[in-house]
Amino acid sequence: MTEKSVTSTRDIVVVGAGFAGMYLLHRLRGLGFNVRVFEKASGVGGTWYWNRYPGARCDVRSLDYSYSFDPELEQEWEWTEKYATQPEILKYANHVAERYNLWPDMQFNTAITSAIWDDARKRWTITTDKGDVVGTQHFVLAVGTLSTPKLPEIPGIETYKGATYQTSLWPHEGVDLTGKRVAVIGTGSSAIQSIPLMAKQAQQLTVFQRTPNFSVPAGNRALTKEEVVAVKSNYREYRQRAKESRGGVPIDFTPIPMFSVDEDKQQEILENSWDAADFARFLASFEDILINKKANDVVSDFVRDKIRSLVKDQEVAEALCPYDHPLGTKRPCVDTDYYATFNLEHVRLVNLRKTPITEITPVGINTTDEQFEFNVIVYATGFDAMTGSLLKIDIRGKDGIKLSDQWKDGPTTYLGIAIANFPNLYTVTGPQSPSVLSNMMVSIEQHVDWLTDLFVSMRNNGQTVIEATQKAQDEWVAHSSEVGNMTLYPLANSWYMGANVPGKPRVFLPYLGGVGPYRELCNEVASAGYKGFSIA
Ligand code: NA7
Repeated sequence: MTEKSVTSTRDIVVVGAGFAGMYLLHRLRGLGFNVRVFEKASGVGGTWYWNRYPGARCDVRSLDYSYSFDPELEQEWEWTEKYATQPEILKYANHVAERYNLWPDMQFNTAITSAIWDDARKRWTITTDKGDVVGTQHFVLAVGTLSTPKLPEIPGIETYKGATYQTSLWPHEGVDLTGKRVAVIGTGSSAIQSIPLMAKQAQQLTVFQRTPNFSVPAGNRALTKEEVVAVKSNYREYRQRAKESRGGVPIDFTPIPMFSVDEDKQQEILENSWDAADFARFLASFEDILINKKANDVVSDFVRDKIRSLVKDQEVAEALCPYDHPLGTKRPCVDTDYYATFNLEHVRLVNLRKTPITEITPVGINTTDEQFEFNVIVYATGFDAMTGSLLKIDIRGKDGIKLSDQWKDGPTTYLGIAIANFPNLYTVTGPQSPSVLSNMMVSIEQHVDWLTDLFVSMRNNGQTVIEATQKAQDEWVAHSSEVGNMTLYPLANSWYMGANVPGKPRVFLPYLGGVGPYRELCNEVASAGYKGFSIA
Protein backbone atom coordinates (compact mmCIF):
# COMPACT_ATOMS: atom_id res chain seq x y z
CA MET A 1 0.00 0.00 0.00
CA THR A 2 1.60 3.25 -1.04
CA GLU A 3 1.15 6.50 0.81
CA LYS A 4 -0.20 7.95 -2.46
CA SER A 5 -3.29 5.82 -2.43
CA VAL A 6 -4.26 6.94 1.08
CA THR A 7 -7.35 9.12 0.72
CA SER A 8 -7.31 10.57 4.24
CA THR A 9 -5.26 10.43 7.41
CA ARG A 10 -6.45 10.29 10.99
CA ASP A 11 -5.06 10.02 14.48
CA ILE A 12 -7.52 7.32 15.34
CA VAL A 13 -9.84 5.13 13.28
CA VAL A 14 -12.65 3.38 15.12
CA VAL A 15 -14.70 0.48 13.73
CA GLY A 16 -18.27 0.40 14.96
CA ALA A 17 -20.83 3.03 15.96
CA GLY A 18 -22.34 1.11 18.83
CA PHE A 19 -22.10 2.38 22.38
CA ALA A 20 -18.32 1.84 22.41
CA GLY A 21 -17.61 3.64 19.14
CA MET A 22 -19.84 6.56 19.99
CA TYR A 23 -18.29 7.11 23.40
CA LEU A 24 -14.77 6.79 21.95
CA LEU A 25 -15.57 9.44 19.39
CA HIS A 26 -17.04 11.76 21.96
CA ARG A 27 -14.11 11.49 24.35
CA LEU A 28 -11.28 11.52 21.84
CA ARG A 29 -12.63 14.30 19.66
CA GLY A 30 -13.13 16.41 22.78
CA LEU A 31 -9.41 16.05 23.45
CA GLY A 32 -8.44 17.25 20.00
CA PHE A 33 -7.80 13.92 18.28
CA ASN A 34 -8.75 13.57 14.65
CA VAL A 35 -11.09 10.57 14.76
CA ARG A 36 -13.16 8.75 12.14
CA VAL A 37 -15.74 6.09 12.96
CA PHE A 38 -16.72 3.58 10.28
CA GLU A 39 -19.94 1.64 10.62
CA LYS A 40 -21.41 -1.08 8.42
CA ALA A 41 -25.00 -0.24 9.42
CA SER A 42 -26.86 2.83 8.26
CA GLY A 43 -27.20 4.14 11.80
CA VAL A 44 -25.80 4.08 15.32
CA GLY A 45 -26.60 1.55 18.05
CA GLY A 46 -24.62 -1.56 17.12
CA THR A 47 -26.40 -4.62 18.43
CA TRP A 48 -29.51 -2.51 19.02
CA TYR A 49 -29.51 -1.41 15.41
CA TRP A 50 -29.61 -4.98 14.11
CA ASN A 51 -31.54 -7.05 16.64
CA ARG A 52 -35.09 -5.85 16.02
CA TYR A 53 -36.94 -9.11 16.54
CA PRO A 54 -40.22 -9.01 18.49
CA GLY A 55 -39.59 -8.69 22.21
CA ALA A 56 -35.92 -7.68 21.92
CA ARG A 57 -34.92 -6.12 25.20
CA CYS A 58 -31.80 -5.71 27.24
CA ASP A 59 -31.48 -8.22 30.08
CA VAL A 60 -29.74 -5.61 32.25
CA ARG A 61 -32.01 -3.03 33.88
CA SER A 62 -32.36 0.22 31.96
CA LEU A 63 -31.10 2.40 34.81
CA ASP A 64 -27.91 0.31 34.80
CA TYR A 65 -27.56 -0.19 31.06
CA SER A 66 -26.86 3.44 30.19
CA TYR A 67 -23.88 5.74 29.93
CA SER A 68 -22.55 7.21 33.15
CA PHE A 69 -20.02 9.64 31.68
CA ASP A 70 -22.25 12.70 31.71
CA PRO A 71 -24.42 13.39 34.79
CA GLU A 72 -26.63 15.69 32.69
CA LEU A 73 -27.31 12.95 30.16
CA GLU A 74 -28.19 10.42 32.83
CA GLN A 75 -30.51 12.89 34.55
CA GLU A 76 -32.30 14.09 31.45
CA TRP A 77 -32.91 10.71 29.82
CA GLU A 78 -36.13 9.03 30.98
CA TRP A 79 -36.18 5.24 30.82
CA THR A 80 -39.76 4.02 30.86
CA GLU A 81 -39.44 0.34 31.79
CA LYS A 82 -37.38 -1.86 34.09
CA TYR A 83 -35.81 -3.53 31.02
CA ALA A 84 -35.62 -1.22 28.03
CA THR A 85 -36.95 -2.38 24.69
CA GLN A 86 -34.74 -2.41 21.60
CA PRO A 87 -36.59 0.62 20.11
CA GLU A 88 -36.08 2.62 23.30
CA ILE A 89 -32.36 1.76 23.47
CA LEU A 90 -31.95 2.66 19.81
CA LYS A 91 -33.72 5.97 20.47
CA TYR A 92 -31.27 6.57 23.32
CA ALA A 93 -28.30 5.82 21.04
CA ASN A 94 -29.63 8.30 18.49
CA HIS A 95 -30.23 10.86 21.22
CA VAL A 96 -26.60 10.52 22.30
CA ALA A 97 -25.35 10.90 18.72
CA GLU A 98 -27.48 14.02 18.35
CA ARG A 99 -26.72 15.52 21.75
CA TYR A 100 -22.95 15.31 21.26
CA ASN A 101 -23.09 16.01 17.53
CA LEU A 102 -21.31 12.79 16.64
CA TRP A 103 -22.74 12.52 13.13
CA PRO A 104 -20.09 14.46 11.14
CA ASP A 105 -17.32 12.09 12.19
CA MET A 106 -19.14 8.83 11.57
CA GLN A 107 -19.35 7.18 8.18
CA PHE A 108 -22.20 4.71 7.77
CA ASN A 109 -22.88 1.89 5.29
CA THR A 110 -19.16 1.27 5.25
CA ALA A 111 -17.38 -1.90 6.35
CA ILE A 112 -13.65 -2.08 7.00
CA THR A 113 -12.21 -4.84 4.86
CA SER A 114 -8.51 -4.72 5.75
CA ALA A 115 -6.05 -3.14 8.14
CA ILE A 116 -2.34 -3.38 7.37
CA TRP A 117 0.41 -2.24 9.74
CA ASP A 118 3.27 -0.39 8.09
CA ASP A 119 6.25 -0.87 10.37
CA ALA A 120 8.35 1.72 8.57
CA ARG A 121 5.80 4.47 8.92
CA LYS A 122 4.42 3.18 12.21
CA ARG A 123 0.87 3.54 10.98
CA TRP A 124 -2.10 1.46 9.95
CA THR A 125 -3.61 1.60 6.50
CA ILE A 126 -7.31 0.87 6.63
CA THR A 127 -9.37 -0.04 3.57
CA THR A 128 -13.14 0.01 3.36
CA ASP A 129 -15.64 -1.61 1.03
CA LYS A 130 -16.49 1.85 -0.26
CA GLY A 131 -12.97 2.47 -1.51
CA ASP A 132 -11.66 4.59 1.36
CA VAL A 133 -8.00 4.09 2.15
CA VAL A 134 -7.23 5.71 5.47
CA GLY A 135 -3.89 6.12 7.18
CA THR A 136 -4.12 6.19 10.95
CA GLN A 137 -1.87 6.06 13.97
CA HIS A 138 -4.25 4.11 16.19
CA PHE A 139 -6.86 1.56 15.15
CA VAL A 140 -9.65 0.67 17.57
CA LEU A 141 -11.93 -2.30 17.02
CA ALA A 142 -15.22 -1.46 18.71
CA VAL A 143 -17.01 -4.09 16.65
CA GLY A 144 -19.23 -5.59 19.34
CA THR A 145 -19.19 -9.09 20.72
CA LEU A 146 -22.37 -10.55 19.23
CA SER A 147 -22.30 -8.93 15.83
CA THR A 148 -21.58 -11.73 13.37
CA PRO A 149 -24.84 -13.67 12.97
CA LYS A 150 -24.63 -17.37 12.44
CA LEU A 151 -26.93 -19.58 10.41
CA PRO A 152 -27.08 -23.29 11.23
CA GLU A 153 -25.26 -25.83 9.06
CA ILE A 154 -28.34 -27.78 8.00
CA PRO A 155 -28.43 -29.56 4.65
CA GLY A 156 -30.88 -28.01 2.21
CA ILE A 157 -31.08 -24.68 4.00
CA GLU A 158 -30.72 -22.81 0.72
CA THR A 159 -33.57 -24.72 -0.91
CA TYR A 160 -36.36 -23.42 1.30
CA LYS A 161 -38.87 -21.38 -0.72
CA GLY A 162 -40.87 -19.72 2.07
CA ALA A 163 -39.93 -16.57 3.97
CA THR A 164 -36.89 -16.75 6.26
CA TYR A 165 -35.77 -14.33 8.93
CA GLN A 166 -32.86 -14.16 11.33
CA THR A 167 -33.57 -12.62 14.71
CA SER A 168 -30.30 -10.70 14.49
CA LEU A 169 -31.12 -9.26 11.06
CA TRP A 170 -34.81 -8.64 11.56
CA PRO A 171 -36.42 -6.39 8.94
CA HIS A 172 -36.72 -2.78 10.06
CA GLU A 173 -40.35 -2.60 8.97
CA GLY A 174 -41.26 -5.61 11.13
CA VAL A 175 -42.87 -8.87 10.06
CA ASP A 176 -46.54 -9.75 10.21
CA LEU A 177 -46.88 -13.42 11.11
CA THR A 178 -50.67 -13.35 11.30
CA GLY A 179 -52.17 -16.54 9.89
CA LYS A 180 -48.74 -18.06 9.19
CA ARG A 181 -47.32 -21.46 10.05
CA VAL A 182 -44.03 -20.49 11.63
CA ALA A 183 -40.95 -22.47 12.62
CA VAL A 184 -38.33 -21.15 15.03
CA ILE A 185 -34.94 -22.84 15.17
CA GLY A 186 -33.02 -22.12 18.36
CA THR A 187 -33.91 -21.56 22.01
CA GLY A 188 -31.33 -19.02 23.15
CA SER A 189 -32.10 -15.61 24.54
CA SER A 190 -33.36 -14.17 21.24
CA ALA A 191 -35.78 -17.07 20.72
CA ILE A 192 -36.93 -17.01 24.33
CA GLN A 193 -37.73 -13.31 24.11
CA SER A 194 -39.46 -13.52 20.74
CA ILE A 195 -41.38 -16.83 20.91
CA PRO A 196 -44.19 -15.57 23.21
CA LEU A 197 -44.80 -12.61 20.89
CA MET A 198 -44.55 -14.60 17.68
CA ALA A 199 -47.05 -17.04 19.19
CA LYS A 200 -49.53 -14.18 19.58
CA GLN A 201 -49.62 -13.69 15.80
CA ALA A 202 -48.81 -17.01 14.22
CA GLN A 203 -51.51 -19.51 13.34
CA GLN A 204 -49.10 -22.28 14.34
CA LEU A 205 -45.71 -21.97 15.97
CA THR A 206 -43.27 -24.87 16.08
CA VAL A 207 -40.12 -24.46 18.14
CA PHE A 208 -37.13 -26.62 17.19
CA GLN A 209 -35.02 -27.00 20.32
CA ARG A 210 -31.61 -28.60 20.37
CA THR A 211 -30.57 -27.51 23.87
CA PRO A 212 -32.92 -26.08 26.49
CA ASN A 213 -31.80 -23.01 28.40
CA PHE A 214 -32.47 -21.80 31.90
CA SER A 215 -34.67 -18.72 31.97
CA VAL A 216 -35.80 -16.55 34.86
CA PRO A 217 -38.81 -14.24 34.78
CA ALA A 218 -38.21 -10.69 33.64
CA GLY A 219 -40.99 -9.23 35.76
CA ASN A 220 -40.82 -6.35 33.37
CA ARG A 221 -42.96 -3.33 34.17
CA ALA A 222 -43.10 0.43 33.93
CA LEU A 223 -40.58 2.15 36.17
CA THR A 224 -42.16 4.13 38.97
CA LYS A 225 -41.26 7.74 39.54
CA GLU A 226 -40.06 6.87 43.03
CA GLU A 227 -37.56 4.23 41.94
CA VAL A 228 -36.20 6.46 39.20
CA VAL A 229 -35.74 9.29 41.70
CA ALA A 230 -34.12 6.92 44.18
CA VAL A 231 -31.43 5.96 41.63
CA LYS A 232 -31.07 9.35 39.97
CA SER A 233 -30.70 11.24 43.22
CA ASN A 234 -27.75 9.06 44.07
CA TYR A 235 -26.45 8.14 40.64
CA ARG A 236 -22.76 8.83 41.29
CA GLU A 237 -22.58 6.52 44.26
CA TYR A 238 -24.72 3.95 42.40
CA ARG A 239 -22.42 4.01 39.37
CA GLN A 240 -19.39 3.69 41.59
CA ARG A 241 -20.83 0.53 43.12
CA ALA A 242 -21.45 -0.82 39.63
CA LYS A 243 -17.82 -0.18 38.70
CA GLU A 244 -16.58 -2.01 41.77
CA SER A 245 -18.95 -4.96 41.42
CA ARG A 246 -18.24 -8.27 39.75
CA GLY A 247 -20.76 -7.99 36.93
CA GLY A 248 -21.12 -4.25 36.51
CA VAL A 249 -24.43 -4.14 38.34
CA PRO A 250 -24.72 -3.25 42.04
CA ILE A 251 -26.08 -6.07 44.18
CA ASP A 252 -27.79 -5.05 47.41
CA PHE A 253 -26.71 -7.97 49.55
CA THR A 254 -23.70 -10.10 50.34
CA PRO A 255 -24.22 -13.65 49.07
CA ILE A 256 -23.46 -16.54 51.41
CA PRO A 257 -22.26 -20.07 50.58
CA MET A 258 -25.12 -22.43 49.66
CA PHE A 259 -24.42 -25.01 52.32
CA SER A 260 -24.01 -22.52 55.14
CA VAL A 261 -27.81 -22.66 55.50
CA ASP A 262 -30.31 -25.52 55.64
CA GLU A 263 -32.52 -26.65 52.76
CA ASP A 264 -35.54 -24.58 53.81
CA LYS A 265 -33.45 -21.45 53.97
CA GLN A 266 -31.85 -22.24 50.61
CA GLN A 267 -35.30 -22.53 49.04
CA GLU A 268 -36.50 -19.34 50.73
CA ILE A 269 -33.52 -17.40 49.39
CA LEU A 270 -34.04 -18.82 45.89
CA GLU A 271 -37.77 -17.99 45.96
CA ASN A 272 -36.93 -14.41 46.89
CA SER A 273 -34.38 -14.20 44.09
CA TRP A 274 -36.86 -15.70 41.62
CA ASP A 275 -39.47 -13.11 42.64
CA ALA A 276 -36.91 -10.33 42.32
CA ALA A 277 -36.89 -11.19 38.58
CA ASP A 278 -33.36 -10.27 37.65
CA PHE A 279 -30.88 -12.82 36.37
CA ALA A 280 -27.79 -11.07 37.74
CA ARG A 281 -29.36 -11.06 41.19
CA PHE A 282 -30.53 -14.64 40.75
CA LEU A 283 -27.03 -15.82 39.89
CA ALA A 284 -25.74 -14.00 42.96
CA SER A 285 -28.26 -15.74 45.26
CA PHE A 286 -25.36 -17.72 46.73
CA GLU A 287 -21.68 -16.98 46.41
CA ASP A 288 -20.72 -20.42 45.10
CA ILE A 289 -23.29 -21.10 42.37
CA LEU A 290 -20.73 -20.83 39.61
CA ILE A 291 -17.86 -22.57 41.35
CA ASN A 292 -19.43 -25.43 43.30
CA LYS A 293 -21.29 -28.03 41.22
CA LYS A 294 -23.32 -29.22 44.20
CA ALA A 295 -24.46 -25.67 44.96
CA ASN A 296 -25.28 -25.22 41.31
CA ASP A 297 -27.33 -28.44 41.32
CA VAL A 298 -29.59 -26.99 44.02
CA VAL A 299 -30.27 -23.89 41.94
CA SER A 300 -30.63 -25.84 38.71
CA ASP A 301 -33.16 -28.18 40.40
CA PHE A 302 -35.02 -25.16 41.71
CA VAL A 303 -35.44 -23.73 38.19
CA ARG A 304 -36.32 -27.12 36.71
CA ASP A 305 -39.11 -27.37 39.30
CA LYS A 306 -40.31 -23.92 38.26
CA ILE A 307 -40.42 -25.07 34.62
CA ARG A 308 -42.45 -28.14 35.62
CA SER A 309 -44.90 -25.92 37.49
CA LEU A 310 -45.28 -23.50 34.57
CA VAL A 311 -45.78 -26.02 31.75
CA LYS A 312 -48.90 -28.19 31.90
CA ASP A 313 -47.79 -31.08 29.69
CA GLN A 314 -45.10 -32.76 31.76
CA GLU A 315 -43.47 -34.36 28.75
CA VAL A 316 -43.01 -30.92 27.22
CA ALA A 317 -41.88 -29.53 30.57
CA GLU A 318 -39.23 -32.22 30.85
CA ALA A 319 -37.99 -31.48 27.34
CA LEU A 320 -37.67 -27.80 28.34
CA CYS A 321 -35.56 -28.65 31.40
CA PRO A 322 -31.82 -28.15 30.85
CA TYR A 323 -29.55 -30.91 32.14
CA ASP A 324 -26.54 -30.55 29.90
CA HIS A 325 -24.96 -27.52 31.58
CA PRO A 326 -24.84 -26.01 35.06
CA LEU A 327 -27.12 -23.00 35.46
CA GLY A 328 -25.33 -19.77 34.58
CA THR A 329 -22.57 -21.35 32.51
CA LYS A 330 -24.57 -20.33 29.48
CA ARG A 331 -25.99 -16.87 29.80
CA PRO A 332 -29.33 -17.37 31.55
CA CYS A 333 -32.28 -15.96 29.66
CA VAL A 334 -34.81 -13.50 31.00
CA ASP A 335 -38.33 -14.08 29.76
CA THR A 336 -41.91 -12.93 29.77
CA ASP A 337 -44.25 -15.93 29.58
CA TYR A 338 -41.82 -18.15 27.69
CA TYR A 339 -42.65 -21.39 29.46
CA ALA A 340 -46.40 -20.65 29.59
CA THR A 341 -46.39 -20.18 25.81
CA PHE A 342 -45.99 -23.94 25.48
CA ASN A 343 -49.42 -24.36 27.12
CA LEU A 344 -51.06 -22.81 24.05
CA GLU A 345 -52.78 -25.20 21.65
CA HIS A 346 -51.09 -23.85 18.53
CA VAL A 347 -47.54 -23.94 19.95
CA ARG A 348 -45.46 -27.08 19.71
CA LEU A 349 -41.99 -28.02 20.88
CA VAL A 350 -39.87 -30.37 18.79
CA ASN A 351 -37.08 -31.92 20.83
CA LEU A 352 -34.15 -32.24 18.45
CA ARG A 353 -32.23 -34.38 20.92
CA LYS A 354 -34.82 -37.08 20.27
CA THR A 355 -35.65 -36.33 16.64
CA PRO A 356 -32.86 -34.29 15.01
CA ILE A 357 -33.39 -32.19 11.89
CA THR A 358 -32.23 -34.11 8.85
CA GLU A 359 -32.76 -31.40 6.25
CA ILE A 360 -34.52 -28.25 5.26
CA THR A 361 -36.71 -28.77 2.22
CA PRO A 362 -38.31 -26.31 -0.21
CA VAL A 363 -41.48 -26.43 1.93
CA GLY A 364 -40.25 -26.88 5.46
CA ILE A 365 -38.17 -28.94 7.85
CA ASN A 366 -37.68 -32.69 8.06
CA THR A 367 -36.68 -34.43 11.25
CA THR A 368 -35.88 -38.12 11.68
CA ASP A 369 -39.52 -38.54 12.64
CA GLU A 370 -41.66 -36.11 10.67
CA GLN A 371 -41.95 -33.80 7.67
CA PHE A 372 -43.10 -30.29 8.53
CA GLU A 373 -44.39 -27.57 6.21
CA PHE A 374 -44.09 -23.89 7.07
CA ASN A 375 -44.71 -20.47 5.54
CA VAL A 376 -41.92 -18.93 7.59
CA ILE A 377 -38.67 -20.14 9.19
CA VAL A 378 -37.09 -17.95 11.85
CA TYR A 379 -33.44 -18.62 12.62
CA ALA A 380 -32.61 -17.67 16.20
CA THR A 381 -29.30 -19.46 15.95
CA GLY A 382 -26.90 -17.02 17.53
CA PHE A 383 -23.55 -15.53 16.63
CA ASP A 384 -19.91 -16.21 16.01
CA ALA A 385 -19.32 -14.48 19.31
CA MET A 386 -16.44 -12.24 20.42
CA THR A 387 -13.98 -13.09 17.65
CA GLY A 388 -16.22 -13.38 14.55
CA SER A 389 -16.34 -9.67 13.77
CA LEU A 390 -12.63 -9.17 14.51
CA LEU A 391 -11.54 -11.96 12.20
CA LYS A 392 -13.81 -10.87 9.38
CA ILE A 393 -11.37 -8.01 8.77
CA ASP A 394 -8.09 -8.92 7.10
CA ILE A 395 -5.79 -7.61 9.82
CA ARG A 396 -2.02 -7.84 9.35
CA GLY A 397 0.43 -6.74 11.96
CA LYS A 398 4.24 -6.69 12.12
CA ASP A 399 5.99 -8.64 9.36
CA GLY A 400 2.64 -9.12 7.66
CA ILE A 401 1.45 -11.59 10.28
CA LYS A 402 -2.28 -12.23 9.96
CA LEU A 403 -4.46 -11.98 13.04
CA SER A 404 -6.39 -15.02 11.82
CA ASP A 405 -3.13 -17.04 11.80
CA GLN A 406 -1.99 -15.78 15.17
CA TRP A 407 -5.39 -16.70 16.60
CA LYS A 408 -5.81 -20.05 14.87
CA ASP A 409 -5.81 -21.87 18.23
CA GLY A 410 -7.99 -19.22 19.87
CA PRO A 411 -7.63 -15.55 20.72
CA THR A 412 -4.67 -14.37 22.76
CA THR A 413 -4.63 -10.83 24.08
CA TYR A 414 -3.16 -8.68 26.78
CA LEU A 415 -6.01 -7.55 29.05
CA GLY A 416 -8.50 -8.10 26.23
CA ILE A 417 -7.33 -4.74 24.90
CA ALA A 418 -4.11 -5.27 22.97
CA ILE A 419 -2.42 -8.01 20.94
CA ALA A 420 1.32 -8.78 20.65
CA ASN A 421 2.61 -8.21 17.08
CA PHE A 422 -0.23 -5.78 16.41
CA PRO A 423 1.03 -2.39 17.56
CA ASN A 424 -1.42 0.47 18.06
CA LEU A 425 -4.38 -1.86 17.64
CA TYR A 426 -6.97 -2.16 20.38
CA THR A 427 -10.14 -4.14 21.08
CA VAL A 428 -12.93 -2.68 23.17
CA THR A 429 -14.46 -5.42 25.36
CA GLY A 430 -12.35 -7.95 23.48
CA PRO A 431 -11.67 -11.60 24.35
CA GLN A 432 -10.07 -12.08 27.79
CA SER A 433 -11.77 -8.98 29.20
CA PRO A 434 -14.98 -9.14 31.32
CA SER A 435 -17.02 -8.05 28.32
CA VAL A 436 -20.13 -10.21 27.86
CA LEU A 437 -19.94 -11.41 31.47
CA SER A 438 -20.72 -7.91 32.62
CA ASN A 439 -23.03 -4.99 32.12
CA MET A 440 -21.54 -4.03 28.77
CA MET A 441 -22.03 -0.31 29.36
CA VAL A 442 -19.77 -0.39 32.39
CA SER A 443 -17.10 -2.41 30.59
CA ILE A 444 -17.29 -0.24 27.47
CA GLU A 445 -16.84 2.95 29.46
CA GLN A 446 -13.93 1.45 31.36
CA HIS A 447 -12.08 0.42 28.19
CA VAL A 448 -12.79 3.71 26.45
CA ASP A 449 -11.58 5.74 29.44
CA TRP A 450 -8.46 3.58 29.74
CA LEU A 451 -7.66 3.94 26.03
CA THR A 452 -8.32 7.67 26.13
CA ASP A 453 -5.86 8.07 28.99
CA LEU A 454 -3.35 6.00 27.04
CA PHE A 455 -3.64 8.12 23.88
CA VAL A 456 -3.31 11.33 25.89
CA SER A 457 -0.31 9.97 27.76
CA MET A 458 1.41 8.92 24.53
CA ARG A 459 0.73 12.30 22.96
CA ASN A 460 2.01 14.15 26.01
CA ASN A 461 5.17 12.02 26.07
CA GLY A 462 5.82 12.21 22.35
CA GLN A 463 5.32 8.45 22.01
CA THR A 464 3.91 7.02 18.83
CA VAL A 465 3.93 3.23 19.09
CA ILE A 466 2.70 0.84 21.76
CA GLU A 467 2.61 -2.94 21.66
CA ALA A 468 1.78 -5.63 24.18
CA THR A 469 4.83 -7.76 24.96
CA GLN A 470 4.61 -11.47 24.28
CA LYS A 471 5.45 -12.18 27.92
CA ALA A 472 2.68 -9.97 29.30
CA GLN A 473 0.24 -11.48 26.84
CA ASP A 474 1.22 -15.06 27.70
CA GLU A 475 0.83 -14.32 31.39
CA TRP A 476 -2.56 -12.69 30.88
CA VAL A 477 -3.85 -15.55 28.75
CA ALA A 478 -2.64 -18.05 31.36
CA HIS A 479 -4.23 -16.04 34.16
CA SER A 480 -7.51 -15.66 32.27
CA SER A 481 -7.73 -19.36 31.57
CA GLU A 482 -6.74 -20.25 35.14
CA VAL A 483 -9.54 -18.06 36.49
CA GLY A 484 -11.98 -19.60 33.99
CA ASN A 485 -10.97 -23.10 35.00
CA MET A 486 -11.70 -22.37 38.65
CA THR A 487 -15.36 -22.07 37.71
CA LEU A 488 -18.02 -24.31 36.21
CA TYR A 489 -18.17 -22.28 32.97
CA PRO A 490 -15.98 -24.60 30.89
CA LEU A 491 -18.49 -27.40 31.51
CA ALA A 492 -20.96 -25.87 29.06
CA ASN A 493 -20.92 -26.03 25.28
CA SER A 494 -21.59 -22.31 25.15
CA TRP A 495 -20.71 -19.48 22.82
CA TYR A 496 -18.53 -18.26 25.72
CA MET A 497 -16.39 -21.31 24.82
CA GLY A 498 -16.72 -20.87 21.07
CA ALA A 499 -18.55 -24.21 21.12
CA ASN A 500 -21.45 -23.09 18.91
CA VAL A 501 -19.29 -22.61 15.82
CA PRO A 502 -18.01 -25.80 14.21
CA GLY A 503 -14.21 -25.76 14.03
CA LYS A 504 -13.82 -22.77 16.36
CA PRO A 505 -11.11 -23.38 18.97
CA ARG A 506 -12.58 -24.26 22.33
CA VAL A 507 -11.29 -21.50 24.56
CA PHE A 508 -13.13 -19.63 27.29
CA LEU A 509 -13.47 -16.19 25.69
CA PRO A 510 -14.37 -13.64 28.39
CA TYR A 511 -12.35 -12.88 31.54
CA LEU A 512 -13.97 -14.12 34.71
CA GLY A 513 -12.07 -12.12 37.30
CA GLY A 514 -14.88 -9.60 37.73
CA VAL A 515 -15.37 -6.03 36.57
CA GLY A 516 -14.09 -4.37 39.75
CA PRO A 517 -10.86 -6.36 40.18
CA TYR A 518 -10.21 -6.17 36.42
CA ARG A 519 -10.53 -2.39 36.47
CA GLU A 520 -7.98 -2.24 39.27
CA LEU A 521 -5.58 -4.40 37.28
CA CYS A 522 -5.92 -2.17 34.23
CA ASN A 523 -5.37 0.93 36.35
CA GLU A 524 -2.26 -0.62 37.91
CA VAL A 525 -0.89 -1.34 34.44
CA ALA A 526 -1.42 2.30 33.46
CA SER A 527 0.02 3.78 36.64
CA ALA A 528 3.11 1.61 36.30
CA GLY A 529 3.83 3.33 32.96
CA TYR A 530 1.84 0.80 30.92
CA LYS A 531 3.49 -2.27 32.36
CA GLY A 532 3.55 -5.18 29.94
CA PHE A 533 3.70 -2.93 26.90
CA SER A 534 6.68 -1.77 24.91
CA ILE A 535 6.16 1.87 24.15
CA ALA A 536 8.24 4.26 22.10
P1 NA7 B 1 -27.63 -18.17 21.37
O1 NA7 B 1 -27.79 -17.97 22.82
O2 NA7 B 1 -26.31 -18.57 20.84
O3 NA7 B 1 -28.73 -19.22 20.91
C1 NA7 B 1 -28.69 -19.85 19.67
C2 NA7 B 1 -29.67 -20.99 19.67
O4 NA7 B 1 -29.69 -21.59 18.38
C3 NA7 B 1 -29.30 -22.09 20.66
O5 NA7 B 1 -30.47 -22.57 21.25
C4 NA7 B 1 -28.66 -23.14 19.74
O6 NA7 B 1 -28.74 -24.43 20.25
C5 NA7 B 1 -29.53 -22.99 18.53
N1 NA7 B 1 -28.91 -23.57 17.35
C6 NA7 B 1 -27.76 -23.18 16.74
N2 NA7 B 1 -27.50 -23.97 15.69
C7 NA7 B 1 -28.49 -24.89 15.64
C8 NA7 B 1 -28.79 -25.98 14.78
N3 NA7 B 1 -28.00 -26.30 13.77
N4 NA7 B 1 -29.90 -26.70 15.03
C9 NA7 B 1 -30.70 -26.38 16.06
N5 NA7 B 1 -30.48 -25.36 16.90
C10 NA7 B 1 -29.40 -24.63 16.69
O7 NA7 B 1 -28.04 -16.86 20.54
P2 NA7 B 1 -29.12 -15.75 20.91
O8 NA7 B 1 -29.22 -14.83 19.77
O9 NA7 B 1 -30.37 -16.37 21.37
O10 NA7 B 1 -28.51 -15.02 22.16
C11 NA7 B 1 -27.19 -14.50 22.13
C12 NA7 B 1 -26.95 -13.59 23.28
O11 NA7 B 1 -27.63 -12.35 23.05
C13 NA7 B 1 -27.47 -14.02 24.61
O12 NA7 B 1 -26.62 -14.91 25.27
C14 NA7 B 1 -27.60 -12.73 25.36
O13 NA7 B 1 -26.35 -12.35 25.88
C15 NA7 B 1 -27.98 -11.75 24.30
P3 NA7 B 1 -27.45 -25.11 20.99
O14 NA7 B 1 -27.43 -24.48 22.35
O15 NA7 B 1 -26.23 -24.71 20.17
O16 NA7 B 1 -27.69 -26.54 20.99
